Amino acid sequence: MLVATAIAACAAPGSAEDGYRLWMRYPAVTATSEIDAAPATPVLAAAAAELRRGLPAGAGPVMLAPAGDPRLAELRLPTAQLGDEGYLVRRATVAGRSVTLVTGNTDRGLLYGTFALLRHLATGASIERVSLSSSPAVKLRILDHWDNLDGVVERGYAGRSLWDWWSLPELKDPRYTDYARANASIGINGTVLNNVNAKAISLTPRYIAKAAALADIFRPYGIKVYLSARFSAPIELGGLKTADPRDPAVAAWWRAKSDEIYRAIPDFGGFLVKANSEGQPGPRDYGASHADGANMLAAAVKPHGGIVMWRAFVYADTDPQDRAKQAYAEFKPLDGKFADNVIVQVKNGAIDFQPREPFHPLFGAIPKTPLMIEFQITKEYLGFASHLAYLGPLFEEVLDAQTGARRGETVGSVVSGAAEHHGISGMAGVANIGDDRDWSGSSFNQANWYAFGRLAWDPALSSRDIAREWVEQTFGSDPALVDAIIPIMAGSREAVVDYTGPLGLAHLMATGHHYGPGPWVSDLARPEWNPVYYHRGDHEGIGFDRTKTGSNAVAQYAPRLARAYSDPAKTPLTELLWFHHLRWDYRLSTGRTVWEELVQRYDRGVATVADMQRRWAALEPRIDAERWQKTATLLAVQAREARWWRDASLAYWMSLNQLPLPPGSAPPEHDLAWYKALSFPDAPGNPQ
Ligand code: BDP
Repeated sequence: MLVATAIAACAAPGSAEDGYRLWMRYPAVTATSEIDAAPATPVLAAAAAELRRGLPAGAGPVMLAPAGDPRLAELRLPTAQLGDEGYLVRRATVAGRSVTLVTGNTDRGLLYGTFALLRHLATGASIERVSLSSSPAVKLRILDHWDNLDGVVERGYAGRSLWDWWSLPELKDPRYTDYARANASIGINGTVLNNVNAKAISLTPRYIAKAAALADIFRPYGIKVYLSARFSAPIELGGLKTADPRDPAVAAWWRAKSDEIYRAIPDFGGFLVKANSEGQPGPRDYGASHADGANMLAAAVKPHGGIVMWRAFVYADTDPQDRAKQAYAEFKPLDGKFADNVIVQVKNGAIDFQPREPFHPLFGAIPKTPLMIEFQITKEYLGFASHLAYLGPLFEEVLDAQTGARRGETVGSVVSGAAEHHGISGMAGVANIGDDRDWSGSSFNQANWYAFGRLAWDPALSSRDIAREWVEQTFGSDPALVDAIIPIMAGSREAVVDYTGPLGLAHLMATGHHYGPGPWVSDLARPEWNPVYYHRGDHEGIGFDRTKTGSNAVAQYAPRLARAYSDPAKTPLTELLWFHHLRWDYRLSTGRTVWEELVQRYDRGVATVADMQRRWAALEPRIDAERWQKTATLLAVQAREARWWRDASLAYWMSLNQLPLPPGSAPPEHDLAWYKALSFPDAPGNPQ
């Protein structure tokens, strides 16, 4: 089917520079192009439509053809290794015509190839010598939406939920399609629609119909829908007396529920479960294990090809062990006990999405169990939507970390399944998406969504290269402009680490909303909810001793790493106080004492933000007014709040150690009482 399409001036929707178009800022004017699309499936139709939207003038004929198309036979293309989502894009002569060919073994491969071609062109590359080929290293590339059914997004800072549950399934906001397009453009192929702190009501027929409507919209973009499941739903919805996974009536209830879901959503992905964590029900309530719970649910979805993503984010106030050790202690003995359609979802670090944490010790430790990593794209602990913090380097740092368990094994290779050859692999990101016009609350937050998707496709990509291609697509491919923006992003995450928790300090934020500093907080019901539990600061020193003399959490790492982490001289400075309690006057490799180094880093964080502000200010003439102004305003907020974090933290540390500030370091603007008195009951994203 040859569709010769004359594409006239076609401004993309929402052509105001309000960020709606994300990184898909196709040329406003495209000229006549020829798109040769093979017999349509909904996925191929979506790919062809995208080409019509985005192919720039003069691109010449583009052919979308599956690898099995007889016209391609004589080209003998290396398509076998592309798997079922990979693509190949290159110039070719097909049936006597010179075309840009997009091919793959499935229509999803062609869809991803289409987006790769558009990315290639939008990043300033020429079509003449285009030669692209890639297939994803990770199978499940998933966004987790912590969206409540009433529209409030837990830890969401970009407005309300995109899903208008009330008006679904009838009203299908065109924005749902744009959401799917954006995700497909970066290879995301799954979405968990509702909060891990789940309500049973999301499994009722009414809500299943709503989820099915979204699944219908997302399907042509290769995206499957998943639901967070509340473990006690058989009691709440089914009227059973128990949710014990070993009870046959409970298993039967979940089987029937799964059958019902699959009748409405034949390609339903499966369940995500937060069990026995922060008050959520789970198998431990009945003395059963996490494996018992996960396997029972897995059996219910198995006949339909579904999976269960079972979270390892568990800790209990009844467990006196270091919180950082609890997930490992719970899951290590379960290695090899999970069904083959269960994947255990592990946060990148052992505590909770802090600006920096050492990688979670479960990576590399339970090789018989597929593990999917969970990152937080939304910036609960990194300044909400207001601070500019490019998370690519955080994701990359974790994925590149050597587990020490096997030669050359990295967290990324565990996640991709390459290390252990698991049939299932995955990466999940807690979404930073809401109904704000720019989706993520700021232009630069969009980069975190983008970087997550690109790294889920290929965990070996460099965060700097991803930043470059994102900037090129988002702000334009003029190299001078790109070179000016990248440094603003590159150091931004480290700046947040510096002004909130340098040298491996973590979990020092204010209560509940987690915005701003609260290192002094010590009065919360559960010990491990208090920042003082984590920093252990006093008159003499600071830091959490996780060596043999302390909690011995180091022993959960492979011996080589455990040895290094046991010695403050061999522990990276970035993780020093995570593993060690040291005297304030302990001298570091930098020649400074712990106290001097801490102050130096707080100051560095504040200075970096000032530098980011200066760099951005200089770009005013070269960026559209709307996006420039919003970023400039947010950077001013960030500069003020970086100072707030630094000042409040230093005022508190000085109240403990009674030490003077090193020469040249400015005193906090206010006294400690002033910082302690600040309160933000109205901060967004709080759990309800
Ligand atoms: C923490 C959040 C909380 C989440 C929890 C989780 O503060 O809102 O419910 O993680 O991941 O980071 O379950």
